Amino acid sequence: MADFRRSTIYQIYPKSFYDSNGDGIGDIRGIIEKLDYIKSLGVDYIWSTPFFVSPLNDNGYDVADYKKINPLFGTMADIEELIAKAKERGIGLMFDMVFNHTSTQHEWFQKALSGDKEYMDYYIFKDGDPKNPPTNWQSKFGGSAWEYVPALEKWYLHLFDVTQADLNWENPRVREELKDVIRFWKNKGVKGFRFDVVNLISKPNVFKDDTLGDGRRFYSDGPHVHEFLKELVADTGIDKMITVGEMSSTNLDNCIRYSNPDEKELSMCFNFHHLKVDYKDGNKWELMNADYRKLKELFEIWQTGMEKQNGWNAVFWCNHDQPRIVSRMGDEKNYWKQSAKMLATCIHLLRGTPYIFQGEELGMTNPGYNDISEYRDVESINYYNILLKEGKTQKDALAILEQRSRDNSRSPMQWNSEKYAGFSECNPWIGIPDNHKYINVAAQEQDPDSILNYYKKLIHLRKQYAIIQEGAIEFLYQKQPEIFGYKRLLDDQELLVINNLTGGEVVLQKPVICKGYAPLIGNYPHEIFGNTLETLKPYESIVLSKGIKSTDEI
Ligand code: TEU
Ligand code: CA
Repeated sequence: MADFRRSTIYQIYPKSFYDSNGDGIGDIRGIIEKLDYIKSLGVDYIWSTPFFVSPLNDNGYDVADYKKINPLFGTMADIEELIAKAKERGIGLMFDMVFNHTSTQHEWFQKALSGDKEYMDYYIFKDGDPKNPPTNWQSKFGGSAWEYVPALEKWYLHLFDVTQADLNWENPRVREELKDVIRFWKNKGVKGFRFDVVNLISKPNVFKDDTLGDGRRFYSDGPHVHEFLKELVADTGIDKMITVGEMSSTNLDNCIRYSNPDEKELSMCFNFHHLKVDYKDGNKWELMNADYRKLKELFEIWQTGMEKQNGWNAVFWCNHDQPRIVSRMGDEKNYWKQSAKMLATCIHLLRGTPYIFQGEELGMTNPGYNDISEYRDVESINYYNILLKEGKTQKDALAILEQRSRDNSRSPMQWNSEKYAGFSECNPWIGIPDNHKYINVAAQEQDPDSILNYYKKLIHLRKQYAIIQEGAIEFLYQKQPEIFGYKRLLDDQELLVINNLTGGEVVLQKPVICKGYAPLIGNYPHEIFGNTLETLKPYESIVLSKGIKSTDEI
């Protein structure tokens, strides 16, 4: 399997990818049927979000059995076929391990509920006054992070939904159970793993109120997290596989430790700081335009910080929890194509492993759901009610959801211009935007200038050029917020990446002297450069190269 430094990863949300049996819900056979499409992108791995047995209160992030497939999505035979057929195409599967919590329907939690002491110790139960939770910590989905169980006269911790109970990693038996899950899937031929909110697994020794916040500072990158990860990795031998940890409210120092190869923890980390630059005062539910100065600063801190200490970033704009990037930081109305390509360029030539979320390669947009009945996500529905309680009008609350809901990424993959976008033969579980008539795979495969073909070129470039995989990075135009510019360097080779983040023409504070450079890729028709490059068109990306060498594989 390809080295993670030269790989690009494609993320699939099975429920919304392709429905093979006409029940309106995407499934595993649907992924199998679309493997040739995935192969045509040139990606090396597929990360699929969970399809294990689950009540789906959080669409599979509430696992009730880690070793069984939810019949809604298919069977174990389907999964085995998927792994085998992907392998035939040189694509590895990465499975999503949700190890911070289980569904309350999991057998372990059910045994705990019945008062079985052994299993109660699998979770975080605390005594306390039935009217007063043990701490003031808040669930990430709104409300208290504690739920009272009258029969046990105890509270249990749930950092997410009330049906997602946090596991007690201090208990060695829990850690053994989870290692067993990894071994099970490794034996089935899975090539890598994504670990859900894995920096939240280690809770503090003492549980106390957070007078400054919602409790996260006590359990994010918690006291034993590195120890637990090292043990999990060593005992399952996954240090030779590709692994990525999803890190919630983390920091650079911890991510260096998670991803530096000498530490033998993970291959790389996701962090979300760059996706909070449009949160007003850090609040996701307060709308604000993206602060580009902040965005650039964060990229610089993380890129150069990780490089200095040999850490590795997962680089991405989109996933199943995030709004669509072209709607968020581009201009889907006036510069749809240009801005989608520009945003792709920003990410794909950075130091790190790029992730593409299904449909991103088409420039899929937020679906524009504008009635609460169109929403499916537990977080969106909870926050809608919270916003109303706080005094927002329905209209204002819906305007916020329309931009911030996780359902923005979960509308069905747009395969063609037919009634259900070629996703299904019947009305799907969640609505399809009208723009599938022109934003779809079939149309873009035909068009050499499409966003889809641009993504394919970027994926190919990473494979082809060592400078993209391993080059050092230096940032440019730090004082000019409209311009996201950086240089990659390897020996005497150079790559110059310049992006206009805005919809206006921008005059570069410092013109680029083009002598000796050749254009590599860009989102406007190539022009013959003069000696200098002085202005960028709206959302323009220009990538220039000097002396770059192709790796031998291509
Ligand atoms: O997400 C973790 C997480 O904290 C978020 O990205 C979350 O969606 C955000 O805080 C909401 O504002 C992971 C999964 O990606 C997500 O789908 C799950 O719901 C969550 O963990 C719980 O397993
Ligand atoms: Ca189906």
